[in-house]
Amino acid sequence: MTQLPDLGRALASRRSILRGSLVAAGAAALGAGAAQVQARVPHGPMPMLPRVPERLLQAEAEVISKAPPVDLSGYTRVKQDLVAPPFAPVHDQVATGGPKIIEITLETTEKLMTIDPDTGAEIWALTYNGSVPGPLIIAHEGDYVEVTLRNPVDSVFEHNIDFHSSTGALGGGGLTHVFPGEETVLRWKATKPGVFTYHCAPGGEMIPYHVCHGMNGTVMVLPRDGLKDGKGNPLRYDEIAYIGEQDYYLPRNEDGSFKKYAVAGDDYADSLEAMRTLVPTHSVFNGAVGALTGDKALRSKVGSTVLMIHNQANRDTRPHLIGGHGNYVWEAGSFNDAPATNLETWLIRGGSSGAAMYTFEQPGVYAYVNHNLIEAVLLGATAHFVVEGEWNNALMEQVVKPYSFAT
Ligand SMILES: [Cu+2]
Repeated sequence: MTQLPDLGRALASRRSILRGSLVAAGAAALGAGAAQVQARVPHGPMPMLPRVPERLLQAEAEVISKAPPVDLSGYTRVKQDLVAPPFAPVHDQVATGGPKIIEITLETTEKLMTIDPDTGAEIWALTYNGSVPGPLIIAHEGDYVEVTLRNPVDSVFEHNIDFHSSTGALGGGGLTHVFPGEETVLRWKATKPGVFTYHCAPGGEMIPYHVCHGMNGTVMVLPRDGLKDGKGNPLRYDEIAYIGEQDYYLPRNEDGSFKKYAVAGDDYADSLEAMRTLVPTHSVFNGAVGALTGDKALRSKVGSTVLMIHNQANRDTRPHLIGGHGNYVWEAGSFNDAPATNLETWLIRGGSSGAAMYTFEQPGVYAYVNHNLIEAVLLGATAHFVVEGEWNNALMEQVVKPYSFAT
């Protein structure tokens, strides 16, 4: 089960090659952070990564060293300032000018987050730039994304990043392992238009542990001439609602309350045990129960077209906009394929992002839910859109208000 990521990690990691035999050297060589975690795991040592033969490491290093340099002439460098979800960075829907090298920075922040204010349930979240999901990254087909991945000195864990939108080296996961106090830079070409998940994948059991502690997000690669319907007509949106659905598996005390931990990583063994049940204690949008309801509800107006981007890095889900529809839905995420039209509910496969476009026609409150309604209502997977505008009786009218017919 763990051989593929571990092998790839060791094969592709320049740094592990430089360090000699990272995977064989035990906790000390895994870095101070991992060593701290190992010391705190009550049920025995963290599973060690299998040793990769030195000849394979050397062969891979040789292949990398022989690769010719890429010609980046003709590319313009731009910085993309990433923003916290549910918002999107400033971008053009239709590309202007030639291809670009889009520079972004992601910091692997570990932080204590309350995920349900009603119960006080909390988790030492593992994040990109401090949010769950990580920020939305937007490029156009043919651009490069150049990511600086920075792991703060005070982190506990090693992190990396696997972009499903990229090609090679486990989505870049094999080239981006950073220990606390390290940073690395990876550049990958956006060859396929669509919405794609990205996530941390340090190796072995750390992969689901990091993903289920919030370390995932979306890259959107737009076609250079923008989105289109199935007939070649342009589709444009007025706003983006970026929603990440996160399944959490919180360990419980004997009385059923959720356990609390002093520092990141202390929950490691308990969390793995909870994760093995495959039954989440929470399934929430944007990190916490109520993160997109009440005062934090998404806001729009009649006539506005919203592109709803939905990420789920670990588990299938089925978004539904109660009171509206998916007018155009890229269910599997590829913008090379014609969107499905007029869907009531759509499926986001675990390990992917999808996008749905809708133009509001009525004012009021719309609930955007995972239409497994148990998850929506009992586990937290509910968001609200509050839409302003004029009511249209031609679409819906309350002909008779509820009244008692019994007397
Ligand atoms: Cu991580």
